[in-house]
Amino acid sequence: MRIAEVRLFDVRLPLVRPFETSFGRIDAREFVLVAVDADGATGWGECVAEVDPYYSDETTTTAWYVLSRQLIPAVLGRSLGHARDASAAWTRVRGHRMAKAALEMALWDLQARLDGRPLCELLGAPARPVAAGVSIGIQASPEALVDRVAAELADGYRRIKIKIKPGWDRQPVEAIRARFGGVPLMVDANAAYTIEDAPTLAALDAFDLMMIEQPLDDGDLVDHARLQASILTPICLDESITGPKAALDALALGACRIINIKPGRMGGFGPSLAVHAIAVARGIPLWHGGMLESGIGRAHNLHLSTLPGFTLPGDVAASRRYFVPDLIDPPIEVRPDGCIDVPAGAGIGVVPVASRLQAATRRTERFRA
Ligand code: OSB
Ligand code: MG
Repeated sequence: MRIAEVRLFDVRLPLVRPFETSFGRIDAREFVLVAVDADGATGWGECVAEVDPYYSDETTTTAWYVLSRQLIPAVLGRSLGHARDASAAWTRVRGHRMAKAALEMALWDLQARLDGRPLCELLGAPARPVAAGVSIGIQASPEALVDRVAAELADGYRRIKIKIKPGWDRQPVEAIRARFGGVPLMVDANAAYTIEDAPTLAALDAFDLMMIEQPLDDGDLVDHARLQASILTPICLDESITGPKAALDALALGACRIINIKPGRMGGFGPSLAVHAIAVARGIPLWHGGMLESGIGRAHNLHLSTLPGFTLPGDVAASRRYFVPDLIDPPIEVRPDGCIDVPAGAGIGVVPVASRLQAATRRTERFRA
């Protein structure tokens, strides 16, 4: 495919309800959307970088900069044999994995559309329903949290993840166990603790959690290994797993027993497939994470989630938990059995509704070969 044109969109979508984690609270999702044209087709990609560098060091602004100055010029006007070859064009660019992923994933969508096949088949698996869980932000009170969990379970979701931070950990977990018994439950700290907090985290062993996600800093693989050796609950790493090398190091150290894959965090589908292969070879359970994506990023995530290594429910919930309306129509919906169907058709199977994208876009930039 010969890359003829790339467009960037600076998009803002209000969230249905605010989302609060250990690093902050947001009322709207602001993100960069990428469209790539080649050979008469268009591929779409969504950059998961946020406005503030709290989850990772990238931001919407750094992603726009690196896309426009380095990544897009590296592929514009060039002929690529396959989407998987794109990353070779930007090996000089250090880091900026979310920016790379947005363009790389748009190219995978484009490749699949040109091939006339669903993206999941290109990634290596036939379409299958994907088991979905929900990620529930920090709430004002345990009572408010319990109400939220009840609503999510009523919608069919198969596992509950709650965000925790120092001072909001044991109490919310206790409240959920008291009201919902043995519901599949896990917690995500987004790196809010240090190894000094090991006793607090060990106390969560009493609640039969599926896992504790990213308790410590993203660079703290050694401390994660120490922590894992001292608690029973499996540690799952999110922020720390920046690609296959980090996954190998984490597993060699015993820093985690479960891995969360987010293609945006790792630089795209190429490194995601590599981490998937590592995990499958070692019998490490995987699940697909989420970054409050619109329907475009959500569709990418669902396609990747069909791979056989994704054995645990993912943060791949329905559009209406996030945006009403979503950029796509029809929206992503959850079935009563808590699974989500992968959008059918070529590529990711969905495109933005032009009028909705236009209304949500604050700025665009066009690059032509
Ligand atoms: O750590 O998984 C995370 C959202 C934004 C940034 C980081 C994370 C999250 C979520 C929400 O947990 C997952 C989702 O529902 O998309
Ligand atoms: Mg996480």
